[in-house]
Amino acid sequence: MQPSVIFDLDGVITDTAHYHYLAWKALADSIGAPFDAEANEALKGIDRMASLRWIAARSARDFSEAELAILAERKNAHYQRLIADMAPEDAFPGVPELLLALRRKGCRIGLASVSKNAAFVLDKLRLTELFDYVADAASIVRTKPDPEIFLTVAAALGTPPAACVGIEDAAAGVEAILAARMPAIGVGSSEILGRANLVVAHTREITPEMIFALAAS
Ligand code: B16
Ligand code: MG
Repeated sequence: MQPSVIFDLDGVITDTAHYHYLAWKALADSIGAPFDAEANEALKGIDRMASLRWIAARSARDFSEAELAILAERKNAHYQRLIADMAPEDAFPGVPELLLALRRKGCRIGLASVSKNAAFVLDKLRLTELFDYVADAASIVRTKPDPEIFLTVAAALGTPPAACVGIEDAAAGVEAILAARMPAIGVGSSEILGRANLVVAHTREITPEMIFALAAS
């Protein structure tokens, strides 16, 4: 049985992690909450409301649930303006080629993004057809580092977790993959993603052979 491969979206398939950062930074500035690249790193892979609560807790003000809902909507509207004009060339280099190579070798491919905008972004990149299953972020109860989203995608692909390989750019995402008892490939810095079984600097460095070796180990 070929392994199934479960990709994160933001920061693995395309650079939307940067757009999330810009939108969170503007929101944090507007409520006087400190926010920098290090804070952003802690929020990668964390869903919208949990991220907002993390930022709001660092503001001097208290916010009601109704105010938090308005702030979340404001951040999302900003993020959606930033991704509105995304196009196929915004996929990271090598991503379509890797997806096609994996499909040719008989792997099933899933997407495990907690972003409610994930399907829109995949569509803009014209990559939707290359995925056998895309997690519905709205139906995921527990955000990464909980393994729920990776286990949900593995079940939908009909693959036991041990025969899946997960690919993530966030520390919380790597923890979610490991908690699902799958081998993890980290994309980014090994200082941040050191718990992954393998770390590469860029998605384009990943080959089907690396994935098969990890699945067999
Ligand atoms: P949305 P991933 C996550 O996506 C992002 O890493 C995180 O920064 C973002 O806040 C979260 O999705 C929610 O996104 O507001 O669009 O629903 O990394 O799991 O692909
Ligand atoms: Mg990510």
